[in-house]
Amino acid sequence: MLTKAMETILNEQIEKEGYSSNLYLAMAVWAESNGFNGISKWLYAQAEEERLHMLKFISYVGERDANAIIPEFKKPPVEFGNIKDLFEEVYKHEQFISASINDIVGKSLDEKDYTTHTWVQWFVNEQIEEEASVREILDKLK
Ligand code: OFO
Repeated sequence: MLTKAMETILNEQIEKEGYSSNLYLAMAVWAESNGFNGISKWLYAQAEEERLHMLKFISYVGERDANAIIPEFKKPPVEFGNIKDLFEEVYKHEQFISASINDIVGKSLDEKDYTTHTWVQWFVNEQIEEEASVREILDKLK
């Protein structure tokens, strides 16, 4: 059973992962309609991955006998300027997600929820990889 505080923070993460998926989908559509087909494919794949992240959180909350809430999602932007701006935004967004995963790690220690603390380590490692791969793309673009 999750504490109320853990249930709340994990539900907030469900919203963030779902929004990430929609954001990358919006970016994929923009890239496709501007002729960047390879980048668009990469973004569609990222959108799919983020949806899987959201599903992982949903299923974990259920496994811990708490209630996952499917939230309303903010509409992502439709315009992304140019490819470099777009990837800067992806990078900023991933840093934001890393910070919120860190908050979950911190909260799990506050709540003495060592089960969640262990479970969420997968995301800690995933964020290292995601930030690194976006940084690599940005370096190439520069
Ligand atoms: Fe971009 O990563 Fe989800 O967590």
